[in-house]
Amino acid sequence: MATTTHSKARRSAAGPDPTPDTTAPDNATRLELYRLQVELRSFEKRAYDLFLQNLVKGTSHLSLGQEAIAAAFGVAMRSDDYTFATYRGHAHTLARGVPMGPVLAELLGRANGLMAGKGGSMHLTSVEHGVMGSYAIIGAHLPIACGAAWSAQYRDSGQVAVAFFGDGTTNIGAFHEALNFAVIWKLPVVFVCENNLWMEYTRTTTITAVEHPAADRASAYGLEPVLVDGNDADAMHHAAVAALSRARAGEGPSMIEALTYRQGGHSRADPGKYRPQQEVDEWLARDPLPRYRARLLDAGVPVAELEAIEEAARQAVERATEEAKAGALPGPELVLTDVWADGGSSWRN
Ligand SMILES: Cc1ncc(C[n+]2csc(CCOP(=O)(O)OP(=O)(O)O)c2C)c(N)n1
Repeated sequence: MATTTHSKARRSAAGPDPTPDTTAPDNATRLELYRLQVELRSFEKRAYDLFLQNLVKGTSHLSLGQEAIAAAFGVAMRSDDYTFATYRGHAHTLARGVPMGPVLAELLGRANGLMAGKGGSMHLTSVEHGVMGSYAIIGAHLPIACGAAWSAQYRDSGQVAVAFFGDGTTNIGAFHEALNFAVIWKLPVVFVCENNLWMEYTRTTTITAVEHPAADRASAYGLEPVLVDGNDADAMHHAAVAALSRARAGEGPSMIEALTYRQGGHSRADPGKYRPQQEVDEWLARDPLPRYRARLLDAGVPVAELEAIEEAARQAVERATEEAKAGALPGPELVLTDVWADGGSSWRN
């Protein structure tokens, strides 16, 4: 599986037909892609351990198995671009350079958390890193990403807004409204559907008219179908660079459907038992991390270089855990601030 780009797109009766991607990123980019994937994986494994110790407050949704997508965009995006994530947004937040410590502390509900412990896993935001929020209402952020893109277009700033969402989200009205608006206004926005096959406990194909919920609908909005192996960091990086360049060149939006799989359940303690074991096993065999590691070794990267990246990620997670656990619980002075938009009744008229 590889990338269908705008120029290479072609269709078959069964939907978009991926065309082999022959362009690989340079070595420095590949090492960066590997570093980010390892960090995201190590962070979320630790988050899961802390959840099992009952230290994570509120719910959380892991994207173990989907790291190549966030990593590819993290590497390809400009530092002033905008990210709009869902409740499954740890990876997208970290991939923009938000430090692990405050993110982990936020999951633990501590005062040193990214949102002072008041947002939790589902509301990670860091405006200074371009992370314009994680949204729990599915599809809600797509029109908001259009707003950010419209602002960038108006200011001629060259920034691009990227919105990540799941396959189930493509059946929400906001998805279609955002796409239509983005195309009509030629907005610099990239829609990234992470098709992990499941929306909560329902297989998306059982409630969706087409096989590829984003790519098969692209033509309805005048867009080329872009179907990518979301477990292949090189293919994802290629697709990300193409879509970002297109947006920056004033050519308007793109929609990417990245085929992937969440290795765990939907949220918290969900064991995901509604999924056939054979399906889980097949996707575990396509785990993006060992696959990418093997590719780098094949390309001649010394194993010691990869081990150093892995050890650095392990140490970073240890430091983040200590930092998060050392945080106090937010007191009344924090709990009662930034939770109400000042302005009272004036907002209503
Ligand atoms: C408008 C709305 N309806 C229903 C829900 C409940 N809900 C939370 S997650 C989810 C499934 C979303 O699936 P998908 O878009 O495929 O994303 P994934 O969780 O797989 O990343 C649903 C229906 C919600 N949060 N918002």
